[in-house]
Amino acid sequence: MKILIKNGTVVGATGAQAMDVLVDGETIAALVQPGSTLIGDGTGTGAGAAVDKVIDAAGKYVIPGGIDVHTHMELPFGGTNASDTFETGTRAAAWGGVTTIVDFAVQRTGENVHDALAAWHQKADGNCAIDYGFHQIIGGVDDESLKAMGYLMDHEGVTSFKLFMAYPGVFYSDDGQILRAMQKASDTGAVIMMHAENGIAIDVLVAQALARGETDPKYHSLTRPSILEGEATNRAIVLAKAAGNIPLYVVHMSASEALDALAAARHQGANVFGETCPQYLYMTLEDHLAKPGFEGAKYVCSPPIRSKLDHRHHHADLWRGLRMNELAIVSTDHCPFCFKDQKELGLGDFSKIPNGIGSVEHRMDLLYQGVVTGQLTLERWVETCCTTPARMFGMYPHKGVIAPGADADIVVYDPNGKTTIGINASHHMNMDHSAWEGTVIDGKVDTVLSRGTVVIEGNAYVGTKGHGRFVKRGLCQYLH
Ligand code: DUC
Ligand code: ZN
Ligand code: ZN
Repeated sequence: MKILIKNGTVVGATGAQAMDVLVDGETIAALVQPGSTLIGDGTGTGAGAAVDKVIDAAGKYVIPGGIDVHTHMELPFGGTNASDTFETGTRAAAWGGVTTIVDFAVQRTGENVHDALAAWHQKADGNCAIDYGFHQIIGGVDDESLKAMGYLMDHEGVTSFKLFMAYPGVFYSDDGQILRAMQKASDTGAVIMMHAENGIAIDVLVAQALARGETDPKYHSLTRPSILEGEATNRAIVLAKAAGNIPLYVVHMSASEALDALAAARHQGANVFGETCPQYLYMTLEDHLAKPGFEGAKYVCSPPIRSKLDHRHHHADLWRGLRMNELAIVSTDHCPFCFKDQKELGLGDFSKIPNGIGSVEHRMDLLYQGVVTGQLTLERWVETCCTTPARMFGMYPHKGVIAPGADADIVVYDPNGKTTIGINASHHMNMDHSAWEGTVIDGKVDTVLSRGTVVIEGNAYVGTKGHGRFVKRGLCQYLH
């Protein structure tokens, strides 16, 4: 099938230009000047006129499909499972202009890494609407899991490994374990992804708060102060240096103190990279987590939503960090739980609220709103949401770019459209609420192609379960 996307403005990480895009089968065949006779107009004239379908993108942006490198479909957490399956979650992602996710396979202490990865393949295989890859969580660093890291790098297309400085007794690694995993990464070129919060200190603060009868959702944030994210981020950076300047990717950064540590290390030439998520750019403790009653449970995630009264302005610092390439990527940490029966597990005890917010459907829109408000340029929007994720995690140049030979993962985005986020509006995630309820975006996903197949068109999902393929990933392209 040949598709011509014409009259649009192609936006990439380095610029925007009026171009027509010819898709042939699963890949992009050519970019040409608008109306070029090289392709023809798709109506029967011109050298390559025999296209099967024409998409008119007049007045719209044509961008690479969004890549969300941080999702948790069906994650077992806090005594329950994240409520999106790979089927529902990838369909919602497609609605939101995302054409690739990278989800986290989970290995816990005592479990076999290969079995853990196989279990994740089983969840995803045949169910996805869009392409997907896996990172591997190593929850138990030992001789066997370290050996498995090498095998996954060489044979499975899994080239990044997440460790946790938080969640003692669940996913936690101590400094010695972290150093050993980083030394393994130094041998293989793997990226170490770090959940950087000081979980040992946090557990003490949580126990003390509960003993004082402080049980509401807002205490989730108050017992995970931003300085403990800053401390852990700095410690992770030091350990990465001690292991030989290995590539360290700090996930879901929420705090100015953590950003300070990252920016300083980057300035010194360290291979450290940072990611933030929409909730840390928009939400506050006062306006969201501290809502009356148990409503705040919707916004419980870790790291937590920060206070707007802190002496540091976390939102402003994170937006600046994105502009200045201190932060490289915006992902979602999509980890959805329903309010009923799932978030409610923490009624009367905030520490039992399953951690997570569902956003996979809304990241492209929420960050486009940052373009509208002047926080990011159009190009930086594409870079942080599409191109850098592909380069950071070994998927470039197949993904993350509109160029001949790349996968035809393409979004036509309408800057004159409007998206109202809400459970009865644009909401396709398997959740009974939206943490983004009532948010209005000055822009709209119009058409989405996944490897040359139209999956969203005319306000409808027209894709199929099982179209999405597993992406075997290569090495990070930002090492020096
Ligand atoms: N943070 C969350 O909010 N949910 C799942 C895991 C995590 O680190
Ligand atoms: Zn995490
Ligand atoms: Zn996560």
